[in-house]
Amino acid sequence: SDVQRTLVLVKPDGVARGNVGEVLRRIEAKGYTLVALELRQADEALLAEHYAEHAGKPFVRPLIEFMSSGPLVAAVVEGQRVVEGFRSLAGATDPTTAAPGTIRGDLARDWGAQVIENVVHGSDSPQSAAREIALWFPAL
Ligand code: YYY
Ligand code: MG
Repeated sequence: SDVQRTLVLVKPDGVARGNVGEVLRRIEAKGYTLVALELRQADEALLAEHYAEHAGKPFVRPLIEFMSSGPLVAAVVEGQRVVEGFRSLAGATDPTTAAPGTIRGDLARDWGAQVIENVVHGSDSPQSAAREIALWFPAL
């Protein structure tokens, strides 16, 4: 048995465009379980920690500005191999090439912004998930 938890964010573009229900629907349709769910405004300190692996990269400043530009939905999702499973549901980082059928492939596109706006975040490994869940949901 390999029951995992992963951190999912519906990013501010997804909230603004009304994609929260659709993202949660896909998670539930797949059979994963929501164990925490919150609409919140993330501050820059939290986002800098969240994206610590990208510190110093040219896109991190616009990324943090984008991620703090409006409310987002943070969720903890549980299931067998859910870290890999949600990344598969999300699709590739670049929404232009993300496969149709994936969240990013179906709901996101390039709007010409200086940061990639791709509707969702999902932890990239069980180690990242543990770190991110502790950051976003310290009480869990
Ligand atoms: O894990 P994932 O979200 O698919 O991509 P990351 O490489 O971790 O990058 C995080 C986030 O940063 C990505 O979702 C969009 C944005 N980004 C960007 O704007 N420009 C890049 N060249 C790379 C990533
Ligand atoms: Mg990532």
